[in-house]
Formats: sequence, C-alpha cells, structure tokens
Amino acid sequence: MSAQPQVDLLQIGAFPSEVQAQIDAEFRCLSVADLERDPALAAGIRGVVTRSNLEVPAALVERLPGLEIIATNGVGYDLIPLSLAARRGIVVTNTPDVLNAAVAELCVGTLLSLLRRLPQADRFVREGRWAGTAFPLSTSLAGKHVGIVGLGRIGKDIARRLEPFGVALAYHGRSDQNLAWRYEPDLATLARDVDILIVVAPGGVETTHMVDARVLAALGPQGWLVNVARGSVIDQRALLDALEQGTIAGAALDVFDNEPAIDPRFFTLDNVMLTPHLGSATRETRAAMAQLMLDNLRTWFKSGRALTPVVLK
Ligand code: 8YV
Repeated sequence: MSAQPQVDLLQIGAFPSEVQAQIDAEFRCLSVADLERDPALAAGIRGVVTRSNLEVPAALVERLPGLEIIATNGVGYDLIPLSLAARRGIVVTNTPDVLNAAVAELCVGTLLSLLRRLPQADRFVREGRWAGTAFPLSTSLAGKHVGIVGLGRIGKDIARRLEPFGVALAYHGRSDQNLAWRYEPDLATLARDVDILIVVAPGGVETTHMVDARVLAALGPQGWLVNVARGSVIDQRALLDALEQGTIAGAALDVFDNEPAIDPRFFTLDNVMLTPHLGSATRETRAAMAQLMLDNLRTWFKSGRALTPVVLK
C-alpha cells in the first residue's frame, strides 16, 4: 500500500532487504550521495530514517530545511543532534521496549559465558586438548553481587532475569527509584561493593566515560564488567589498561569505541569476550524494531503524531 508516495526520506545506512522493501513501498528514499549529486533534492526531504549505531551529523540536518522527523531503528539516540532537532521542532523517534528482551538475553548470556569461560572451553575441546588435561575451574554466577549501571527499561529487564540466578542486586543511576534493589548514588562505591558491574546506561554526553579508571580500580582484580550499552560509557583506554594489567578480572563487551574498527589491543586478551554489537540482533527483535520505526513514520505523515517520540528528561 502506498499511502504517501510523495514523501521523500533521507536514508542513512543500509537495512535488510525485507525492511528496505517495506520502506520503499511507502516512501521515496534518497541517500547522502543523491544529495551530493543534486543538492536541490535536500529541499524536499521531510524525514530521515537511520539506525541507532550510525551518526546523523548536525551539518546534514542543517541542510534539510523541510525536515519534520528523524526516525531511528534502535532505542539509542546518542548519535542524533537532539538539541538542534528540538530547536527546529523536528520530532525524533526511537524503538524502545521491543528490544528489551533481546538485549537482556545477550547480557545474561555473555555474562555466563565470561564467568564460565565458554569460548575458551569450546576451543579447548576443538583443539583436542581435553584428553591431555582438565579444563581449569571457573567461577559461578550464583552468590555474586551484581551492580547495574543505568536502571532504565533494559536495566530492569536484566535485573529481573538475573534474580533467579541467586545474585544480590544493586544499581546506580540518576535517582533512587525506590525498588526492591539497593540504590547506590556513587558509582565507584557500587563498583567496590560488587563482583560484577553491568553497564546499560544510555550513551551521550551525560554518561561519557562514567566508568573511568577510578571505577575500574574500585571494581578490582576479582571484578567483572559487562557492557551492552555504548562504548562511550566506558573510558576504553582505561579499560584496556585494566584488562592487560589484570586489575579487573575480565569483561564481556558488545559495544566499543569506533565500531566496527575496534582497538586491536582487545584481540590478544584472554580475559575478554567480544561480540559485534549484537544486543538487538535477533530476527524477531529486528522485525519488531523495523515495524515500530515504520509505524512512527506512517502515523507522523498521516496524522502528525509519532508513536514513540524521544522525550528528554
Ligand atoms: C543497533 C542499538 O545497533 O538500539 C540501539 O540503540 O544500538 C541497536 O539496536 C541498531 O540500531 C540496529 O539497527
């Protein structure tokens, strides 16, 4: 169904073919290269479609005088120029909630893999080493103290999924949410008190490098770190130093600075588990995200209403 074939969108990045087909059935998608070729096209663009792991440069938004909406396929909006959008009255939409379960599953899965050294165990068996010697003992999740940094929708989902493992939970964030879990206003204190720190705070200026050398030192040589949020939330240089020097026990990392060209220092470390930004990467979740992104565009151009606009607190 082609409800509004006249609407021009600027598309940043690529989508899977089935998603692209749905977008193309209802909108005319132009690329940055199209604008380079014919700058006059910029005047007709009313929407931007993008993915949360790609940057929407402010300079690009400045070139689009008729822009009404920026719809991102993802929950994060740290790479969208929000204050410029607010000043211009451009609505920004994201895809919250539909990816909570997938990110939480990845978080719990990589945490268990990290503690039980599953990637190393798999290699151990494949390389025929089992017959020669026993795989070294690892450590249990049960009984551990876990601190969650950023108890938003995904953070709460992670906490609920971890409870049955028999862990003690605490959290750090902007405010005490008066929940059953202990709130700790000082991040370094939380890091000192726990065995495992899970980073799930949104990216952006407010959280940049909030996990710094001091927090990592507080986590200590028996402490584990999991990051399913954004690379920018952790001071990556301090993290690499801590991992190389063994001043933290290890880390499971799904997000990095400068993805996908991540720092090669990670590759030689045995105490990290690396995944390529897989948080939301299940077929079911990506389909639900695309649907919500498209529904935001549809309702906006039909009725001037967005389903899940980003509301800044
Ligand atoms: C993806 C994400 O990287 O939701 C987010 O904020 O980072 C991810 O889900 C991506 O946006 C999928 O297209």
